[in-house]
Amino acid sequence: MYTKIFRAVIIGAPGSGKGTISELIVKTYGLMHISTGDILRQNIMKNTELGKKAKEYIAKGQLVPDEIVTKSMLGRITEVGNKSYILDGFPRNIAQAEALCAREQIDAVLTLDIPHDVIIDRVKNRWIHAPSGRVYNIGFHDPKVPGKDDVTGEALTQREDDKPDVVAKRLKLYDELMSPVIAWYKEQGLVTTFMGRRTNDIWPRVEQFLRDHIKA
Ligand code: G5P
Ligand code: MG
Repeated sequence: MYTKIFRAVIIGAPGSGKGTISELIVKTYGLMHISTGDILRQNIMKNTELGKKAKEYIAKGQLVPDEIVTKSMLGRITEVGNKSYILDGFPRNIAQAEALCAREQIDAVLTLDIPHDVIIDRVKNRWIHAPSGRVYNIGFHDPKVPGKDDVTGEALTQREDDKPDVVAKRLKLYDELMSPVIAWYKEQGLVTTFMGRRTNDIWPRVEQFLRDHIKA
């Protein structure tokens, strides 16, 4: 167990495994997983005001406007209170990174560096349980019953933005917007990069890194 609050950010292209690695971090170290994409998709499902605003942007592979996302994410961080957390999908550009920096002191930034050809193959097979954010992949992490969530038994769905043309746009946008964010965090000495083609190879290195950095 640890007592110090540990605040981490996980950065990686669409389909690089941020959600998958974050789930493992939650199970192993008990950090809270705060995923912008999951929060937005849950709001779309519930047809909230936030969901209505976010829907069109997500379907097109564009970013939801900063002011909406930043307000919602900083609000969620406040709700989490004094607990260790991992941010997944936020910040997504320099403006968001600065807004986060003005509020929180981040301890570590983990970047996932996965070749684009691997990602394009993966997202075709991705299925999600939208209410919880649980992620599956046919042939890698299959649900116990085909098409059903392991925990609730509810139907799995595919993401609107996993259509090949939208994935291509999201990858391009990621490279454009996140290179400066990663450079900015590197200047602050916060970045550790994990490269590879398979989560099973990357996870032991992430686990070791966290074991060394989450101190009692
Ligand atoms: P999201 O939801 O943040 P992305 O694009 O950042 O979306 P995504 O697609 O959720 O990221 P991921 O979480 O990095 O990808 O990857 P994952 O789901 O864990 O893994 C991908 C698939 O590969 C899964 O099926 C998994 O099981 C499988 N997999 C993992 N490892 C392996 C492996 O080793 N082998 C194999 N075969 N499979 C594997 O954002 C969505 C949209 O929301 C908006 C934007 O519109 C964005 O496009 N948004 C924001 N807008 C403004 N500001 C922000 N901060 C925003 N955040 C989100
Ligand atoms: Mg994700």
